[in-house]
Parts: sequence; structure tokens; C-alpha cells
Amino acid sequence: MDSSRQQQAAHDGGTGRGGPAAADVEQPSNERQRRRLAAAAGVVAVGAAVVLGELLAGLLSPSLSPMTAVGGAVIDAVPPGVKDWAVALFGTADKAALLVGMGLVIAVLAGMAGDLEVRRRFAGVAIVAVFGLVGVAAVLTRAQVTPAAFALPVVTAVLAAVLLRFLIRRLEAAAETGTTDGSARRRFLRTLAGGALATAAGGILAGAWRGATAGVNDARERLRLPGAASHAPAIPAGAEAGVEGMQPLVTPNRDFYRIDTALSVPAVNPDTWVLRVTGMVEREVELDFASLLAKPLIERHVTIACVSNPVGGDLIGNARWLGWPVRELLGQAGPRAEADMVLSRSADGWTAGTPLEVLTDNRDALLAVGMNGEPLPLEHGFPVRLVVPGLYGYVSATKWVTELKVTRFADDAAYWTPRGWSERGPIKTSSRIDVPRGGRSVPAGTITFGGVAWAQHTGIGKVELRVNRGPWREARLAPGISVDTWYQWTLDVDLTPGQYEVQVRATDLRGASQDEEQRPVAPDGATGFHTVRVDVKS
Ligand SMILES: Nc1nc2c(c(=O)[nH]1)N[C@H]1C(S)=C(S)[C@@H](COP(=O)(O)O)O[C@H]1N2
Ligand SMILES: [Mo]
Repeated sequence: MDSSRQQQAAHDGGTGRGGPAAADVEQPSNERQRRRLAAAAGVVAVGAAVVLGELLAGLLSPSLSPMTAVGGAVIDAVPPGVKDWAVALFGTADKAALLVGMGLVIAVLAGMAGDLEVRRRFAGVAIVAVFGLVGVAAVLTRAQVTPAAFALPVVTAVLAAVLLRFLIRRLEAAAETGTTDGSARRRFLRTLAGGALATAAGGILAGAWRGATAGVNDARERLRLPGAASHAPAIPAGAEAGVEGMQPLVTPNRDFYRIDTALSVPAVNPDTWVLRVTGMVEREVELDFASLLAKPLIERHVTIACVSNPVGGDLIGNARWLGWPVRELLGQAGPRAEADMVLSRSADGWTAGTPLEVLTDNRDALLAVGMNGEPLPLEHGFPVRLVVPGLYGYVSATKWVTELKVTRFADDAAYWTPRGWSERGPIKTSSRIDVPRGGRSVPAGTITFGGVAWAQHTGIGKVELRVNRGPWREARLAPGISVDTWYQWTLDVDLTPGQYEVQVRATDLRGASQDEEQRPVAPDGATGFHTVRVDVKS
């Protein structure tokens, strides 16, 4: 009897919990410990997922992460009195205090989720799902909504749920074998500790990273752009066709396509930003952000496009850009006569090669600081980018620009040139059918077709449509904002039930029609007529 008690105590790892009443006492205390460990598992699972979500946000959505979205929503939701009290209490650390507070609330709820999950499968997962929904709802309240910003709370919640299930399963496995064999339990504890350490390390990394981006986001939010010395020409009446389903004539920033090689969006501080003009110049010139803002800025609508835009694609957008003509800056430096190219370089080392003459002629190539009345969004090149009417982005539209090297095509190659893309990249005249959407069925009768056409720096003269390769019919062409922007067009066509193939063709103001031959995007831009199939129902 005595010796068996000894053995029992030994099995308990010498905790001295043996004895006659061991069986009665052990059950509830084991249960309590199991729930405590489950709560810890919840904290680690949710913590790891949140940290991963924040790191992913650093890569994919620098201006809006799940945590900053929820924090922003909280700031907007609290009454002004509370806000004043928080500022008075924490001063400039009010945002940090908010994040710490959010972390504590999340940790408590995550602990509850773990505790619930071990008692009832998927009860904790349900709490995690609510976290995800709260995140999505918070993103909805923010101004800069991007698809990535939307997806990240969902990704975070799914990750948290998977990690939670994984840890709880380990804990259950440990509990099943726990009284006779400590190895499963040790494995669980090791996993938990490892997870906690990785989460802490990731959290520090995410915090530092976010700190850098947050500083630039703050600088962007504080920034008040000066007014333009020369305003954008007014948008003519009727330029916006007003047909449902067509895209707006001026693309809102949040809908503007984004293309770049930046794995994480560069956080460029405007206070330390400088642009250097180097290379084949009479004198090198340096420009800082304050000096740039003090110049007489001009505002222009310009439609920029990506060379990778397939026929009918949406890698094209039209914005009102505020900036200083590049030719003014180049004029100060004095390019030498032999130079024929400007190699512009971004903060992250990407380069574009632009013909010197395009940057110095009267087309108002801009060192842009503003996009549709706001400072450039981080994703679109904050604080300064190039916008060059008439050229594809890959040879002109350098975001986060920090250097203009005046050089020669013979001496320097830009980023995409050795990668199979043409040295020169003028935008090809093209057109797109936006309504009715291809593949849709529409009721028979009068069907309004509508879309856009562009021939940057020449202007659109005419847009035509043809049905089933019949004769071309001229569409109603809305007035353009300028020759550097896209134009909208519409055409009413009467169609009886049946299947139709509809094509569009644009002709520029010099009389040159877009190329009919179907060519891929490489090496210098796709060609061919945008073709949609329309199913007309009776
Ligand atoms: N720094 C940098 N700038 C860049 C790029 C890039 O990869 N890095 N891509 C260019 C390309 S290919 C295009 S089409 C335009 C797209 O600009 P947007 O993302 O503002 O629409 O940016 C250009 N500027
Ligand atoms: Mo591009």
C-alpha cells in the first residue's frame, strides 16, 4: 500500500499529489490545467496569425493592415471626449497605447477561444471567425480599401483557426497519454513555447517594419499639397458618357491598377527624399521635397497604361496628376548634346529609360506629387513619381523616383530591356468595349455599347464598331479631356436574338487606325481588336 503510493507520486513527477484522495483531486486540477494550457494555445495561435497577417500586410498592403484598420475604426468610433482623454493621458504615444490595448483585448479573447475550443470543438474557432469578420468590417470603414487589405483579415482568421485546431489537438493527445507518459505533453509544451517565441520575434519585426511605414503614412496624411499654378483643363461637358457599367472617366485612386516589382512597397520619407540629376549634364542638380513643392506646379489629366495590358484589359487608368514639368528640372541641369535618354531610378533600384526629347518637349512630363487631389498613395510612388504622357509605364512612370541620369540608349539599359521588352515603349492606340460585358446575355432590342479608346498624345478621332465582321459603324465619341487621356464612346445597336461577335476599332486624330493584327504584350504592347461575344435573348 505504502509502496504503491510512492509509485503514484513518482508518476506525478514528484509533485507530491499522491495519496488516498489522489483520484478525486486530480481530475478537477488536471482539467483546470488543461484549460489553462488551452487558453495559452489560443493566445499563441491568434498571436502568431496576427503577426503573420501584419507581415503580409507589410508586403501586400502597406497603407492598411488588419491591425491598423481595426485601430483606425476604433479611433473613428470613440467619442471625441474619450479621444481627448487618451491624447492627454498618452500624448503622442496614444496610437502605441491603442495598439497595446488592442493586443491585450485580443489576447484575452484568444485565451477564451482556446479554453472554449478544448471544451467544445469549433467553439473557439467560431470566436476566431468573428475576429476575421470584425477585421473585414473595419477595413470597410477605411478610405484606402484594396483587395489585399480586404483579404488579410480573412487570411489571418483562417490561419488562427488552423493553428488553434492544431495546438488543441496536440493538447488533447498529451492529455490522453498524459498520466502514463509525459512525452506528448512535453511535445505540446515545446510547440507552444516555440510558437510563442516565433510570434514574439515576428511581432518585433512587424512592429519595426510597420513603424517605418507608419511614419511615412503619417507624413503623407499631414502633407498639404500646394495648389496648382496651372490648373487641369476643365473636363468638357459630356466627356463622361454616363452609361451604367462603364468605368468612371477619372479613375479613383483606390481602383487604379498597380504594377511594380516592389515586393514590399518602399516607405520613402518625404523629409529626407532628394532627387539627383546626374550623368551627361552641365551641372548636377539636387532637389528636395520642400523645394519641389515650392515650384509652380501644374495639374494635368493623363491616362497611363501598362505594356502588359492585354487587348481589352484593365491595366490602364486615368488620373489628375499634380507636379512640376521634368523639363524645368532638366533645364537647370543642362543635358549635353550627345545625350538621348534619361535613366530614372527609384528608391528600390528599379529603372526606366525614357527618350530625353519626350521629357523636354511640350507634353508636360511631370515629376508628380499629387494624384486626384491627394498626395500620391504609397503604392503609386509617394512622395514623387514620373508621369509621362504617351509612354507605357515601364519606360517612363518611375515611382519613388530618386535619380534622373542623363545618358544614351547606347550606354545604359533600363530594368526591363534585358528581360525581353523593347527599349522604346510608346503606347499603342487601342480601344475597349466595357458594356455589355463580354459573354453576358442581354435582351433583344436596342443595346447600348460603350467603352474607352486612347491614342495618348495624338488624340482619338473616331471609334467604330462592327457586328459579326460586318461594316464598321461609327460610334458616338465623347469629347476627351485632352489628347493625353482616354475618351469614352457609345453606340446603340439594334440586335435580334442570336449570338454576336462585336469588335471595336479606334482611329487617332492623324487618321491612323489601331493595328488589327493580334500580337502578345511582349515585347512592346499587345495589338488587335477587342472582341466580345454577346448573347442576345428574346
Ligand atoms: N519604382 C518602380 N516604378 C515603376 C514600376 C516598378 O516596377 N518600380 N513599374 C512601372 C510600370 S511597368 C507601370 S505600368 C507603372 C504603373 O504605375 P501604377 O502602379 O501607379 O499604376 O509604374 C511604373 N513605375
Ligand atoms: Mo507596366
